[in-house]
Amino acid sequence: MHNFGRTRSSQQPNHLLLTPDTFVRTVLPGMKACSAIVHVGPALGARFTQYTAEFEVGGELGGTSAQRFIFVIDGGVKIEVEGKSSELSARGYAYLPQGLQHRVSATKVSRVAVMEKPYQALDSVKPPQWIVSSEDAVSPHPLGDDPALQVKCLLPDEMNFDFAVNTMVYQPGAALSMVEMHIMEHGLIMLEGGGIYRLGDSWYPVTAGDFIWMGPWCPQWFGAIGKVPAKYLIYKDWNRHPLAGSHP
Ligand code: UGY
Ligand code: MN
Repeated sequence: MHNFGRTRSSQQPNHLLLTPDTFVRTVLPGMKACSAIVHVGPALGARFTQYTAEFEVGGELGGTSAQRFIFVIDGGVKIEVEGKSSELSARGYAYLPQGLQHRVSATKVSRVAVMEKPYQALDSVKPPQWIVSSEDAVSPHPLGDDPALQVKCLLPDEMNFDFAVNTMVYQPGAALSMVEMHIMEHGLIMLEGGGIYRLGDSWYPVTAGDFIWMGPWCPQWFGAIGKVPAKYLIYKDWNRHPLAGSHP
């Protein structure tokens, strides 16, 4: 089926919307029985990469030279680190520091959101340890004073982490209270529901399955529309000086 070349996907200088009809699969080095939909990376100006890994049973991720964060969208995976094995089911997640040997293999047909970022070390601060947990184990807090917009921070609020990954749940009709413009970039996967995302000077209808990248200072606002809550998983760089990495 073609749609006369139409799609909701849009690539702009400071943002990107990718809808599933435009996803292209590839295999990254070391992947076995697994493919990647690469959503964003340095080729577009991002300082991290995000992809969705689609696993067959027994499929495996390849290695990375960077830190890695994984979130199970559906299915189940096993993580082996330092001789220990942990099982993650839907909404399970893991943080794997740069340089840590690990193996991620699927116990079920699975879709997993993967973010990777070169670590920006801080003098006299120890890099983080690995983490395996589940979103179900994290307590939510309202954004600002709006109980209709709940945030869960999946990584500890500590200076040694140079990025954050959160989930945000909007009750139908809830919205960000302001248009945000900030130095941090975002990688976002819509997990449930939908609404309208303002990105730059455009307003886009978005729904579960869509991916969004927002570059630094991209004007952004979201309002949830529909009869079910809207939920997304959102990455941002965090905790580093604006000049870090920009001079020798
Ligand atoms: O954490 C954030 O910057 C978040 N409030 N941004 C967003 O949802 N677009
Ligand atoms: Mn933001």
